[in-house]
Amino acid sequence: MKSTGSNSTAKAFARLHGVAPAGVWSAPGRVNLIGEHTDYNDGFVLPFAIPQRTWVAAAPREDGVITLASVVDGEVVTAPPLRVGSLGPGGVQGWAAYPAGVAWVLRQQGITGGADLVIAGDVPHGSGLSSSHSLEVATALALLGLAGVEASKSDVAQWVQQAENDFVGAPTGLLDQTASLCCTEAHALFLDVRSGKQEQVPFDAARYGLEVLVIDTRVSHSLVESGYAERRAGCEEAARLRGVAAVRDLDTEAGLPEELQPLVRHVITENARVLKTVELLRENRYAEIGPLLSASHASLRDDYRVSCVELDVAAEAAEKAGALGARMIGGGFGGSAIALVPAEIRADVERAVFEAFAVQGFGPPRTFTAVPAAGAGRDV
Ligand code: GAF
Repeated sequence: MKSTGSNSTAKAFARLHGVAPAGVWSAPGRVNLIGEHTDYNDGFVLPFAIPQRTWVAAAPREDGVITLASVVDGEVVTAPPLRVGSLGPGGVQGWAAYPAGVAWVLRQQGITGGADLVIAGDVPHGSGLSSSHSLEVATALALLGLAGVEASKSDVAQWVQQAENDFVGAPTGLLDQTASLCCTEAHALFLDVRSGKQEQVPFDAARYGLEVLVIDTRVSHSLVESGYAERRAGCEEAARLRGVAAVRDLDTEAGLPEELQPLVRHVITENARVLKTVELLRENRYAEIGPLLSASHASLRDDYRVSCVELDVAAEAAEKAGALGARMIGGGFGGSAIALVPAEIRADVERAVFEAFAVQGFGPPRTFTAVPAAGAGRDV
């Protein structure tokens, strides 16, 4: 699948290295319709891929070194060359840590070849739209492709998780990379993280006069520094105390230490909301998912406590202006919210959100309508 993004990344590669790349691979960001902080609890998620992607143009090198260059606003930014064999967790900082982590994990799988990688993309960074996972997935596919190794999507997802958890230091689950790898155009991906079972659920909001409006608060979030690890540890502790494999196995928070109860309540209710949403989508009852989105937000705000004032203002303003439901998405502590909006009042909802931000003294958010796009793959 050729695109402007893959062509311009290939051109940037040719300018920098004087030859054409051996190939260009790309991977999308995602919106998670519902099912937040359920993935590492063995639960259910329902993401779809967005059209914004990360492209990696790549060619093999003989010397085992990996070079990284990133095209940002037309300017090329390079990172110090990586000798992957001598790298360790935490050894690379900033954006280069993501491709470095992937190369480090793949080396443990026997993929040791060097490569020149040129990266470009349009997934907004730090916006809860999975820019880092799209970079990791595209890098993994590029390095595997150069090595001529065919791997299953579930293996690639696990390797990317290992890169995030063990190299970058973010204890994330499987949601984002699985979405990036497995989502398909015009569908949301219903994933049971425990079993790995997937269902492509047709998702065409426009057909029912609706839009999924993404509201990027522009409050940048970091899964390394935020309270993400603490929430995850709380859930693991609850499962341990109750003698089950994961919070997925619990049907009540009763009896747990007081501070763990809201965490468990969120996961139990959120899993139920995912199942209900899938049921409604299968029956084309799109408008009825609105209240589930809003309930998800309330649960993430009040029980899981991963929202922030900008996300709350975005969700509230959208609802007041007529959105059928709205919620924060992703890890939280910043990033984006989504609102399910009747197409004819989209502009009103957008205006209301911008006004609410201005009244609060926040900088303007960034908004766009998200339509389910294709998953990761080789472009050229
Ligand atoms: C982040 C993580 F990377 C995911 O694994 C998931 O836990 C999500 O936060 C919350 O649902 O995006």
